[in-house]
Amino acid sequence: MNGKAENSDKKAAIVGIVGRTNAGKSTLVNALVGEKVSIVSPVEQTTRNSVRGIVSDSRGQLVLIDTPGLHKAIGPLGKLLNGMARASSAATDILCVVFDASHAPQIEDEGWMARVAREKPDNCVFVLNQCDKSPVFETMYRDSWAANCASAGVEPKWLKVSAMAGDGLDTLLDCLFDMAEVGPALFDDDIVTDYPRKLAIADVVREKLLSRLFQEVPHEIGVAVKDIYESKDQWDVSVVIYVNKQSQKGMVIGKGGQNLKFARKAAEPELSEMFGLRVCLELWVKVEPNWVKNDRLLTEMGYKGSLV
Ligand SMILES: Nc1nc2c(ncn2[C@@H]2O[C@H](COP(=O)(O)OP(=O)(O)OP(=O)(O)O)[C@@H](O)[C@H]2O)c(=O)[nH]1
Ligand SMILES: [Mg+2]
Repeated sequence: MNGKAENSDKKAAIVGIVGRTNAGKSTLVNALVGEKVSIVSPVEQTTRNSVRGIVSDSRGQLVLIDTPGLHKAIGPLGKLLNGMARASSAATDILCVVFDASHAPQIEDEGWMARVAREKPDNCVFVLNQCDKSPVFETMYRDSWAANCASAGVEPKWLKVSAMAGDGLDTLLDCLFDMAEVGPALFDDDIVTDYPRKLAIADVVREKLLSRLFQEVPHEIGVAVKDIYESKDQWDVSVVIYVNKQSQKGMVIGKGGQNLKFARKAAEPELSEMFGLRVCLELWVKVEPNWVKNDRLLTEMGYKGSLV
């Protein structure tokens, strides 16, 4: 962190990116930053940490905080993630509430509208994402948002974007910089994220496993980087994948180890590119019943701690 811009008229803001799971928050953060800082998948509750993506330009700096998506909480992990997401609305300057315009509003969407209208009505942007698909539910979202704004006595503000196609993102950045206040940058302007490397590596491995495994298993998986052995131009990384039950171990490993091999082959080049040197992974699967209740493991995976 630095305080370089103290005497300039540059702006700075911490922006919480919140919304229901699968709305496209991480895709949006990556698109705004221009680099992949947060993993993406069609599986619910992909994001499990607050991942900061940093946008710096001539106008100043926006620190975008990608958060876990709100979800009908099933089990302790779901509750932990929902708590993290809700806490973010208090800890940010601006809230960017993301909705998937191609799916009907659900209880979590209504919940965000009511919360934001109550807590930050003047400091929020309402973003209808996935407009490259048919945004058939646009009117329902807009009507509902207008009703919430009317009860809070503010003008509804909303934008249409496609995080995937890149549509509407410049307008969104303009809007966020307009709302930001003059202030010093929090990070050097060549940094795109301060997400710790152990967590970033674990997330990329989890993303590759999610793309391969059944819908039921992913919520039961926890990935932790144990050690990084550094040599001059190579990192050898040992990674443990935690599952709750013996039966899940075989599913994660796959026939003849094919799932682990797939994850390793997909993750290694991406991580090598990300860190600018060869990254070699060693993946282990461990049965740890109730790992989601194990404070030491949750801390190791970064699922416990403050958001901002
Ligand atoms: N067509 C289309 N798909 C999108 C768009 N944005 C995201 N997606 C897809 O929607 C799925 C969920 O995207 P994520 O970015 O992981 O969603 P999220 O809101 O971060 O989800 P959680 O981390 O679970 O809360 C992925 O398959 C994305 O590729 C978009 O603008 N258009
Ligand atoms: Mg996400």
